[in-house]
Amino acid sequence: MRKQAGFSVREPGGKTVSEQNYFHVPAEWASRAFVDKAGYEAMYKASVENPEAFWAEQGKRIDWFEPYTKVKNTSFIPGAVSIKWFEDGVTNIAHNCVDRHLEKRGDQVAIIWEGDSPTESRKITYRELASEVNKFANVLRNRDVQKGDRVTIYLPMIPEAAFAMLACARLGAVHSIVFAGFSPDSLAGRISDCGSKVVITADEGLRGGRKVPLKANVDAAIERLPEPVDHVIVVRRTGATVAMEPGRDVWYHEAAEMVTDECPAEPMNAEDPLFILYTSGSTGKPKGVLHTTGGYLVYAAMTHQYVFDYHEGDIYWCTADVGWVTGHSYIVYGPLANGATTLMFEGVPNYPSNARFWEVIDKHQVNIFYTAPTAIRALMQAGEDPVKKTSRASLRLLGSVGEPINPEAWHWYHRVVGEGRCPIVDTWWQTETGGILITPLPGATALKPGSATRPFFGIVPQLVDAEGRVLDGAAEGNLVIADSWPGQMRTVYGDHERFEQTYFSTYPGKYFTGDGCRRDEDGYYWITGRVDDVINVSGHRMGTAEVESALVAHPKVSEAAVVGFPHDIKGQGIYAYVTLMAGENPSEELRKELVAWVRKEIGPIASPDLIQFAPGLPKTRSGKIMRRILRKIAEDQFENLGDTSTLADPGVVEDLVSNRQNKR
Ligand code: 6R9
Repeated sequence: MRKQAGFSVREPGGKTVSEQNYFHVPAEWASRAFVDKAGYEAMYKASVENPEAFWAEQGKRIDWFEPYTKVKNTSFIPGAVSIKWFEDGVTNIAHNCVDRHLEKRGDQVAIIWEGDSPTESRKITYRELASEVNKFANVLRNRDVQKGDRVTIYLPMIPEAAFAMLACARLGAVHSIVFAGFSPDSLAGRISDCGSKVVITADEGLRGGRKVPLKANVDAAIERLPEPVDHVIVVRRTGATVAMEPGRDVWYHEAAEMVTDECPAEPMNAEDPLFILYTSGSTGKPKGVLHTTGGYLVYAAMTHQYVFDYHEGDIYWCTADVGWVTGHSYIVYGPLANGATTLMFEGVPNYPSNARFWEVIDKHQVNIFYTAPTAIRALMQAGEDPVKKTSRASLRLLGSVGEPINPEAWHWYHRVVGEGRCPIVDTWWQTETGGILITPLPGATALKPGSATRPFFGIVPQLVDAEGRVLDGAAEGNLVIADSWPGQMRTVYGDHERFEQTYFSTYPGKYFTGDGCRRDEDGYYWITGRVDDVINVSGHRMGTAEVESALVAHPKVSEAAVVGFPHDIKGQGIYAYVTLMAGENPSEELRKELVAWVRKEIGPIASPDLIQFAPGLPKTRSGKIMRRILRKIAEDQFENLGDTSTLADPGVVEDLVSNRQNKR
């Protein structure tokens, strides 16, 4: 793939786009890929003109114990939002991700595990995976885990995380994975919200050579619960000595010795829940996003095949953590449903050195590599040498997810990592969408750096203005999706009203994504970022309200307002304005104390980058904080503060501007 003559880098906000800005599909890709340009156009048209027929056919990509006769039964109408796909079909996800591959590919590697240290790795065949999943399922079954029960998983990136997920799926239990970087408080909130009676964890996690006290965190979380959990299953990872509560806690390796590796797969209705995953919204505590069985798997498998153009024998690596949705859909469920070899990485991009990603690619001969812009930007700062000293000859395709990729990072990824020969699939999607919605297909779509390009099959994106009017042609507005797709979340766990309120009330009859977006004259979509009070820090979603409530929980803080600001590596950083209680004085020490406090309350990913002590916050006369102004100040856009006439006390703003914190 070559850069076209006359090419110029343009930011996503740029207006004119011409043919010269494309990276055209290389000829060998157009011929080898599952879908070429003409194929995309035809299949897309069919998918939106007759979704019933399209998905009836696609549903067959997984095995069903009882075939479905109904395909789509969905309504986005407020008050009656209901989403059902393949609703009378019966299947099991572990059967589809494991058992059905045994005959043809029992000895093929299913999971390549690469440890935190480059000296540790492990390969697990589909046959071994079957045995491990069944054993794990029996350990759970012996602890009375049954269909419909919720199980919280708080594990590092070790193979047991995948075994545990699939074991739950095998029994019909609903897993709720909590990212192992979350604090005991955050973990406790997530255990109690879904009423898990069983928690799966490890003695310690290991990341970048540092140990994370996972079991101790679980103990601390359980202390905060109104009702204790029945069982804690502890996987041995580092061999550390940890406290074990008799009767409640059990070592996984000991429990696994007592069980066989045979366990029947529970017949599951297509609409039975598969997992809950908590994610941040603009208000309140994190929501339990609920995904179900049939539609989710069909969609995860299909997108994995087409977006990554996954062919038999390819080695595929997604660097996400299973604590996020990307790990669910594109490390575990999508790839394994397709009988792929999926790489699972325990470590971090810069340990032991900045060459780690590229060394792992060479070590395991990775063909498809899927990571996040924040990692690319961080590695870009380390220069080209760590990349260039590796071969990366096995690489064929690169992917990006989690936040908008700035054209500078895109070009570096393309030119340096991919040696100019690998297309980049910039995939836009969300925890709520279950799988990728807007993306290039490598054999079909000419690329524009910074654009997620075109909708996947069955996806009907629209741009709307503030009044909900649908905008045609080249336009900028809020991104909504007009009709359902099989991977869509079904509800907020335990709170269907919140589901309707959050996603279907702003633009009645449409799914509101919370993202702003521009469509250019070629029909390409450019995601511009969140339009709500959600910030995206290193690709992780953070509700500003969550950080604010952690701050105000500190005894010396009276009020806090949190906004995002542009950050070179993280994409967005966390900027906190803090008003102290009367009699408290700002100090560097207190600043550090508050950062540590938020880390403890939520987890390191929520640490404020900058804290500004403010005697007052800009408020309207009705007492509403004017975040627009706070955002502008954090972005250094002082001239641009907009209308301040509704402020109760305009003097507050001058003080805020003159005390703006600088990047450290
Ligand atoms: C998969 C995932 C979702 C939010 C989403 C958007 C941002 C994700 C993106 C992207 C631009 C992309 N986002 N992918 N923005 N281009 N390719 O990340 O899910 O953690 O729920 O975050 O991330 O703002 O709304 P999740």
